[in-house]
Amino acid sequence: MLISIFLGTLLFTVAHFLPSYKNLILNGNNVPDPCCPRRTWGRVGHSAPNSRDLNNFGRDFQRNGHKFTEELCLADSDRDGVPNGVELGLNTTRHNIQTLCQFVASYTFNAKLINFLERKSLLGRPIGHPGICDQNSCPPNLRYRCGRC
Ligand SMILES: [Ca+2]
Repeated sequence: MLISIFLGTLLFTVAHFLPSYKNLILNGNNVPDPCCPRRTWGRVGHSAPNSRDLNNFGRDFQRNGHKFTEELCLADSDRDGVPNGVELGLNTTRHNIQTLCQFVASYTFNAKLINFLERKSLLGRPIGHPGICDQNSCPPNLRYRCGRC
């Protein structure tokens, strides 16, 4: 009995202090839920808001050492034809996506960088989900099927 309580407490403590990866992803706290328009997707790298399974963006993020690199920014993890950086809100009206991704990846990812990007109108709200194929350009076999909202 005591061992169960100890292990339960230890598990809760470890889970509570696991890093929140969404703070390491551009607009990671604002990624829309493609099925429920007013909601955000709680775990961007996961195949469902409360799932432990990774989606393609989560697998790419993991392969990149949990860093939002230029390569990850330029990649199209969900294969909908839209680069991750664009889905996550980078504004390509003045600079191309390669320049923006290179710029973002060259700085330490923190609130100061995000504020700079927003102030310069280089970052807006996400337009889609980088790991869930939710754009009209999605091949039918990859399109995410929504459950209930
Ligand atoms: Ca995409």
